[in-house]
Amino acid sequence: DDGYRLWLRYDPVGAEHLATYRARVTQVVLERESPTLLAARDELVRGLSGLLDTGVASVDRVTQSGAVVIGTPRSSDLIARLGLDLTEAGEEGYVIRSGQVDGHEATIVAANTDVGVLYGAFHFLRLLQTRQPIDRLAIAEAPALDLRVLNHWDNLDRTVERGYAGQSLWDWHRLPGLVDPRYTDYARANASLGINGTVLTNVNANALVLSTRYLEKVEALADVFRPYGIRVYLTARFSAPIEAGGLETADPLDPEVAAWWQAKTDEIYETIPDFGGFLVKANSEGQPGPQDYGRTHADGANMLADAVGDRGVVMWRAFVYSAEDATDRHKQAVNEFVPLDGTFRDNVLVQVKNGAIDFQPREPFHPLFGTMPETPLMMEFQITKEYLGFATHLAYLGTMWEEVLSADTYADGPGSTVADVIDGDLHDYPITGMAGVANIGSDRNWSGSIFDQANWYAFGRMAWSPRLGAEAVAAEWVAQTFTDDPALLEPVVEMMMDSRQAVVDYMTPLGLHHLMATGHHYGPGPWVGDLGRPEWNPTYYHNADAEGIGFDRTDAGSDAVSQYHEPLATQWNDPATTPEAFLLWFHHLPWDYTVASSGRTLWHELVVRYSRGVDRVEAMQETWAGLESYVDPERFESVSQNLAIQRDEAQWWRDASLAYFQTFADRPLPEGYAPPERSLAYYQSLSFPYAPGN
Ligand code: BDP
Repeated sequence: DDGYRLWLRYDPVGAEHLATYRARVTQVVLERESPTLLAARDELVRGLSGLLDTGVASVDRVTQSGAVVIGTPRSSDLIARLGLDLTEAGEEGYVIRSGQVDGHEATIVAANTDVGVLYGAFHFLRLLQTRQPIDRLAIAEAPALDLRVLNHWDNLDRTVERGYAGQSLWDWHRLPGLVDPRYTDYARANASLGINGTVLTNVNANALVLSTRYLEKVEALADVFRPYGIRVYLTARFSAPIEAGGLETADPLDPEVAAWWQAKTDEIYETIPDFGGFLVKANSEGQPGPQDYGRTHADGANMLADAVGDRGVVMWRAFVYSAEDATDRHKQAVNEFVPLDGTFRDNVLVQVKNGAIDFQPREPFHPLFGTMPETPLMMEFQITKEYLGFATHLAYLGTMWEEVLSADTYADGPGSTVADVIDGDLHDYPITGMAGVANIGSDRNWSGSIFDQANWYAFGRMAWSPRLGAEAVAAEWVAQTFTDDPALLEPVVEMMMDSRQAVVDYMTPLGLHHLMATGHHYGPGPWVGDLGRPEWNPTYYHNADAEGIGFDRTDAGSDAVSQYHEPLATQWNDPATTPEAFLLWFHHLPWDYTVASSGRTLWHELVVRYSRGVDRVEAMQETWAGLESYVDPERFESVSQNLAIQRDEAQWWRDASLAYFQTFADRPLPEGYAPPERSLAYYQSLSFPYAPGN
């Protein structure tokens, strides 16, 4: 089993459920067809036939007990007659009810829209896949966020920036002639989670995708995705009017520039009527943008937003930092964006990474959340694990996302969580969303490893419902991907729940960050300090010296703490009231500083945490080794091998980091802790010219 089927495996349920499920499910009833309703019906027939190990018929009226009736009041007289209250379902939600139809026992999956029915169908399948009772259903669900989108950092040459799962899925060269059936499976997997948008191209954008020839390729993909409720979006290279349009400027206030974008956008909508809009990275890491012409981010975003109009949105990224303002990269997005609050068009969302630096194993939440009440902020998570061991290391990100979403911003007093910001509750945002930088590629298992499928899964589920706990999501995924047998499910969920902390421990404990090697970010490089811009260097972030280690972001340092609401600003200004997880994020502390939770010195505590990270990976290996009889050999073996690599790399991280920091701390390792296996010079000499994902 190579994992291709993801969590949509549909293998037969065990004997203990077969009889009850078979009694409740005998046929799928669809009255009138549409592409989306057909997708829902086909998925149900396929899934239920597999799970029940028997052919489940597809019919257009209820003929027997066990009917699963799907549709909207408009497409189904049966459903219209039931007079269900579908208010809660909204535009994309659904209800699932057990009841009687025409004198037969039935399950009704109803919604206001076809795509709501599709989501309901997947929910119903999930109930069987996770072995829930299905005889007295009364479910009503609707997504908490409007836009639930994947961001593919995929280039037109099929390389994927920060991609560790093979090539890009999009075979641009052979599109639109060759439409790989995999595109449909991709859409099914996304729809099963409620993901309703996909940005096909890298934020480091190429204007070529906006050419007529490439738009035909995009159209072919959009046609596949449409029945599954997925809209396509493209990244807009800000200088496209020059590169593709032959203009001399891309100044957003130049009427010719605006006219070029208007015409280009109209052309896109003629080709793809449900085009979602643009995602833009501007004036960030060398990308062109409005500031090249002395204009603001709002000028740039609004010009594009006008071109799109009420047909779609512009997602404008807040990931900005400039060499000129090198005091603290942490502060720059707030400095640039807060003054623009309220000046963006209604169809603009500002897309903000979860933390202020860059997708580190752990960051405090981004201070923009809670400081832009007049501008819809959407969350950007990174599903691909650029800074967490690529696709090799087992790190379940659900816990990181839950930590961020449940963090209190105090924007409107206690209880103003990041989730309250992004779902619009706090500031009444008219439009809401969450983006995930995709980890999907051409590998048979889609995401480079079996356990990385869980991160795609968790992203989709949490974008639908940001308050779903990471543990519940992990359990759902395990039950569908492996088995619901507690003998496997419980230890695997426990291992997943611990896994990201293990990475934090062996890479960046106690709030350290950005210590990865240059460029590819593979492996440790805390000693790197010679890169062109200060804030590209690990030494800029850890500041280790003979006195101590950490980034002083207090009011005596960069004062990034003051970008947070009270009481956080005060709490985080003082090491004694800063959570230990963020200690060295906000403070430069002496090597002999006493870490409160343990009473150890900072140096001692660092050694303990680095070592604990390695131990945790060993514990994961042990857990997994005990589960061989529950998993098919191919998936078992690939996970085992990845864990063995992770074990070695955790050791490498620990040893290289401690060898390096020891040169400043100038203290021995505490008793009982083995010294690094090799010399610092050895770790520094390693190079990885072909590490993936650059
Ligand atoms: C960083 C990546 C870089 C991306 C950038 C971004 O290293 O490849 O282009 O973020 O988000 O994490 O724009």
